[in-house]
Amino acid sequence: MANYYQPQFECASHEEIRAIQSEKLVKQVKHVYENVKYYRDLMDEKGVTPDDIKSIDDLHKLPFLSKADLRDAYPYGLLATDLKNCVRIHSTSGTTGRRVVAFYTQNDIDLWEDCCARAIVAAGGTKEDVCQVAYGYGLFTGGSGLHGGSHKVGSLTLPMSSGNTERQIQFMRDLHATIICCTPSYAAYIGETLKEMGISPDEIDLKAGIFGAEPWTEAMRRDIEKSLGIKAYDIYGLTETSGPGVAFECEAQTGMHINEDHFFAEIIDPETGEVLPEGEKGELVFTSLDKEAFPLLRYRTRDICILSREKCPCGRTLVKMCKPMGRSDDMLIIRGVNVFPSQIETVLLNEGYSPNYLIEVDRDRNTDTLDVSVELTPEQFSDTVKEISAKEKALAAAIKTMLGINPKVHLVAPKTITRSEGKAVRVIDKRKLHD
Ligand code: DLL
Repeated sequence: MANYYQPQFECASHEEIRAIQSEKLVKQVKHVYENVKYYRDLMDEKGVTPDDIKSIDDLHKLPFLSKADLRDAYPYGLLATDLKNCVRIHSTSGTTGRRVVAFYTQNDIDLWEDCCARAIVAAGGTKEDVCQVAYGYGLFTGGSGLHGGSHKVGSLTLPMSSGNTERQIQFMRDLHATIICCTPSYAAYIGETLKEMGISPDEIDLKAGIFGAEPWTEAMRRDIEKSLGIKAYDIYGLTETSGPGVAFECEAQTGMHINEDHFFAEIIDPETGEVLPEGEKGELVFTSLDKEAFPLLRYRTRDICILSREKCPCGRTLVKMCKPMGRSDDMLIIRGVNVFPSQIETVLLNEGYSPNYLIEVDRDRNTDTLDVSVELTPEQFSDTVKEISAKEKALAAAIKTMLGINPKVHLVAPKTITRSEGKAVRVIDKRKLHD
């Protein structure tokens, strides 16, 4: 029997949700128009006023907001309330270009933590549980978000942050953690470390994991579930919309329910901006319906996704999003072919390799090259040189079947590829360095 944190919203009828969304949107557009010059200018340019927005059906009249707008408006340009009403900031890692700084009022934090609490309850969490939060704390939203959610549920919260894996395992065992929250790549690393320490999944009390912040495949889910002896749930979110908890998985594990009483989702054609009908693949766009400090209207996430309103056996009526199929800006174009790193990961795991790999793209005399280094497990490593070279050829052929292009595969010794405690870096595109 499914448990819900806020059944009045999670299981509301579509009409009830639409009514909530319409009421919130009308208020939100006024709030933003009156308080954010940047947004007022965008709306004026498009010839839209708050009076044109009478219900959620009018959303399409509003302009989009992109990451470039956020950079332009850095740091205060999109702040919609007095700074004195704000109690916290979070920020993106800012590996490319300027960081995004998101502001929160206390009410924003409360609603965000409710969203994370919904995710924890959907993963089976109750006040009886011990929830180990191994996402990074600090500017990153993962640690604080799940931490706040765990408090709301009333679980005993272990604020571990990421890293120090042996200590994670010690606390996990000594304090009988039942739920772990971290990135999927860190979960895989914890599973690997447990194995090395000779601890079997039966010797720990974990029953569920809540993993997100980076793409991960179904093959990786099976791997983690086996190595930790748990059920692994996906969670999605981004700093710009508050953090984790925009969408979360239930026990059906067939996509993530979007907390659409707070975040309205659209799918658009990334080229034309046209809104696509349900079931079509495109770029995910979010409108935060009730955030006070940093409300984004029609924010283009660049995540590629499909929405579905198929009935879910868990009883929740919230629309579902599939696992993001890579970001539009993650996609590599190699010899003219569109390649998502997740496609390569699927092949590796299906062929029995570890999720420790590195994709390197370069250009050699005007031709793109693709090198995939994959770590062998200690058992695989004992193979002879001849066997390893045969395996490299077989794996290269399997990747070619998936992508249509020929990679160079390097099977490398165990522990030679850097492990990730947060978001894994799995692609190095050296072409950008030369250009
Ligand atoms: O990653 C927030 C988060 C923390 C989500 C903890 C889940 C758990 P950012 O650092 O701003 O925020 O990165 C957001 O990460 O646009 C997606 O491309 C990607 N992403 C987040 N969750 C998932 C997921 C946090 N479950 C960006 N699957 C997003 C795939 C994800 N990609």
